Amino acid sequence: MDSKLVSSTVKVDVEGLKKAFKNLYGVDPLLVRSPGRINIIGEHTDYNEGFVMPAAIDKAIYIGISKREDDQVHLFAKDYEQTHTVALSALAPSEKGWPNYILGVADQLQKRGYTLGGFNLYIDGDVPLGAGLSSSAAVECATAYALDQLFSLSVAQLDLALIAQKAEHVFAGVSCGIMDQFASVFGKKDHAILLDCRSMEYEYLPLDLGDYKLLLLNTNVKHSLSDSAYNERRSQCEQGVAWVKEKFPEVNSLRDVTLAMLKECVEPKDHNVFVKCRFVVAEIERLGRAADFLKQGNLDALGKLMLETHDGLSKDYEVSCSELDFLVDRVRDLDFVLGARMMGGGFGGCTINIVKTAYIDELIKTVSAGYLQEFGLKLDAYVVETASGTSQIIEY
Ligand code: GAF
Repeated sequence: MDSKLVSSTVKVDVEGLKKAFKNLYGVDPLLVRSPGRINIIGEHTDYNEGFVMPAAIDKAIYIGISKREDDQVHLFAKDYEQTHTVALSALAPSEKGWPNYILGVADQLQKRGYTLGGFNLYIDGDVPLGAGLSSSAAVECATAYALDQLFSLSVAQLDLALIAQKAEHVFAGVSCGIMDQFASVFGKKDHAILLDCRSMEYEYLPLDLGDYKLLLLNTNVKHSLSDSAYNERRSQCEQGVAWVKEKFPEVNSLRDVTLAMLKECVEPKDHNVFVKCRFVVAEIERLGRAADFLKQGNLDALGKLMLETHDGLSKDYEVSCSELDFLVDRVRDLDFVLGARMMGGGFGGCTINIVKTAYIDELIKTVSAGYLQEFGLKLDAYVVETASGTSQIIEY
């Protein structure tokens, strides 16, 4: 890991964070940055032992942390202007929500036998919340790494991501896969990560977009069913695997499943489960082709696959929403847009678009006007660059 980052991607006022920390807690903090993520392609495949292709971005969570003499945990979140205090021996999910991504990590570390002491923590950042850019994973990974550094725990890099993921399961109640936390920890500037979520082997793929850039269009909606629907999709996939396994015992996940197996074992039992599993099997296969296209520099073909992914997520997997579909439909036939799709868990958040640089301003203007007219909502747009993963900040 690029663990002592002298970062050119630090965007938040770190000097301000340091001062605020000192005002609040009376000492200087150790500073950690952990990025949000995008995903080029491979959606809802991580918890099915498939592949994903995320990248860390230049929007990140920043944490200041210091030791305390007692066993108390004192937290402050800049975005919410809220504090939270709890004893290390009594960590439990809080109704406030935001502390859970921090406390869940401390809890997981303790459960794995790491010894922590009381700590002060201040959190700030510029990953838009609820935008599907994994601000929660960034908080978890920043916390895991900050505690690792503060208490000299020597946690392996992959374990940081796994601990962060488990924190999300237990303290936030979302049975997420490993993609977001892995991308936050392992991100590399100018690269996407091709991750095999079964073996956890990965490869950095150069992300050379030439005249194009990655543009995120934020719907500014997060429909409330997103967490429950996410967990439901995961169960539907597991149900599909269980039915296939009755006939093919060697199968352990949708990664091992073919369309023919689904037709034989799942379709007769439950058409809806069949359609959900069919999407995942197709998406895992599509990602293989997408990775080849990216390696060949064939962005045109990659972009077309992104549109296919969107249609599958929308029509078959049913995790899109009218706002996301609108944004993709508005750009899908433009010749300066290579690809577009909803990104992440779904039901809101951002679309990811590969857009010719010269046309980005015009596109934002037109689509924003249409979006406002259709939904009465403001559209936010971010041109994102890739960035390195979780790291300590020593200069900024
Ligand atoms: C969310 C989850 F956290 C990821 O693990 C992944 O499943 C994604 O949705 C869908 O691809 O971001």
